[in-house]
Amino acid sequence: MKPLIRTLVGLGLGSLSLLAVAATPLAYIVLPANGAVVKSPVTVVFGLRKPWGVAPAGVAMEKTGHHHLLVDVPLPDLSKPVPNDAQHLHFGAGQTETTLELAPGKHTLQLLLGDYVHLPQQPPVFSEVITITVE
Ligand SMILES: [Cu+2]
Repeated sequence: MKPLIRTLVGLGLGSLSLLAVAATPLAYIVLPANGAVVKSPVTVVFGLRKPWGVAPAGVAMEKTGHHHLLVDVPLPDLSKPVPNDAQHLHFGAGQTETTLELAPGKHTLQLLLGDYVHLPQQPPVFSEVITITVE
């Protein structure tokens, strides 16, 4: 019994759970699927894993934030508030889905959570980039 317990302690349950968190993005795009071929307007559904939850902009609560959808752009400077323009869409009312008008062709989408003043969390919470094709 004792050697087994030592092995488990040696592995460090803390680092195991950190690995699990790192491997699973806390934010994710539910729809459309990565690689999907879709028609405009495109409905995009946002997902967020526990312990994180959605709160409107202006509401300062731990482990909460609002979604930003990045359209055809890489992650912005994560030390600054998320830009506010046509490629950095804010969902400050706490929305968890939207409908986008997109031109035909390939587009990338990525979610980035921001806090009550639109700053990315530390460490940041963002989804994988998905690529879709609009017919
Ligand atoms: Cu924002």
